Amino acid sequence: MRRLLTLLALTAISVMFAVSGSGRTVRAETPVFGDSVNVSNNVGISQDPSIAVSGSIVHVVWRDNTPGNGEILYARSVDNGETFGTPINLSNSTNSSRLPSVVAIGETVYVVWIEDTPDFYQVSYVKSTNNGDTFTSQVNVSGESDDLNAWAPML
Ligand SMILES: [Ca+2]
Repeated sequence: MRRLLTLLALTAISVMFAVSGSGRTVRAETPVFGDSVNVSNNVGISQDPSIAVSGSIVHVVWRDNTPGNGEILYARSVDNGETFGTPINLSNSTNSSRLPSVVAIGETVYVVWIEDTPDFYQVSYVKSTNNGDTFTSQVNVSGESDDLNAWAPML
């Protein structure tokens, strides 16, 4: 079954709040979402997305099996989520990579996920200091042990 990862156009989100002069009445208008954007745009299964926003840059990571095994893909928008670039593979491993989480602070982007090695689950990590233009090599931050079963890291 083909699944597509879609993301609502963030720029089209309109949530408005108004507070009366007394400060007692709060009114919220119905949010309006724009057209969805197909970020993954491939034939595989795309799942477990995580999103981070820093200024007008939107960072999205997800698990995707299009490369042949579970990999962590990353795509970036530099126009407030209107359009996204071609996804890149952050994990590049023969293991099943899963459950990514991304956060962005200024120009720095952090991504963690699980690598399902033959013996244990480990937490892998990469960082970008240039708004996602390039990322460091993958680092195992949880160690290696048969007793280790790390799961679902969050940033
Ligand atoms: Ca992998």
